[in-house]
Amino acid sequence: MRKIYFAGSIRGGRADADLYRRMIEYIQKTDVVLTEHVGNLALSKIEGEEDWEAAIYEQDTAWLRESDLVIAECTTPSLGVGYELAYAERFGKPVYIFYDKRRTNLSAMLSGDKYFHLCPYSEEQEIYPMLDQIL
Ligand code: 6IA
Repeated sequence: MRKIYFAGSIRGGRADADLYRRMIEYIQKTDVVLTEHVGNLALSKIEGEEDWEAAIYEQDTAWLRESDLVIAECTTPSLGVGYELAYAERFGKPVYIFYDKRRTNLSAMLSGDKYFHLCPYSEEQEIYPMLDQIL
């Protein structure tokens, strides 16, 4: 089974956390998702200890290097997700960027980078056939 790094906003805002969870559950039918917590709404409330954030950075960048491909949901803008996408490109990981074209004007730093595969949608139901194509 392939290892998928799923990226979605956390401190950028959790409005789409349930959508992330549904996408993660769909991907888990065929592949391993390294970042299951991204779809967990409870995560928004957990607070950690001082060095906790360094541990998060180390773990997430290690998972990115270990992953076979990266799937990001970018409708809610997130600095962390933007960082992860550039990091994934640097390590040559295929990157698929999903976004609701009715709700977001994707950053030109993503839409202008030919390395990324863009997956715009206007209804959630369109996401799953696109995931079938990728996986
Ligand atoms: O800037 P953001 O927080 O929106 O960045 C979100 C991205 O960074 C996600 O794709 C995650 O992979 C990663 N990330 C950010 N925060 C965490 C985290 N705990 N645990 C794991 N990965 C993270 C932070 C929890 C805190 C809000 C209570």
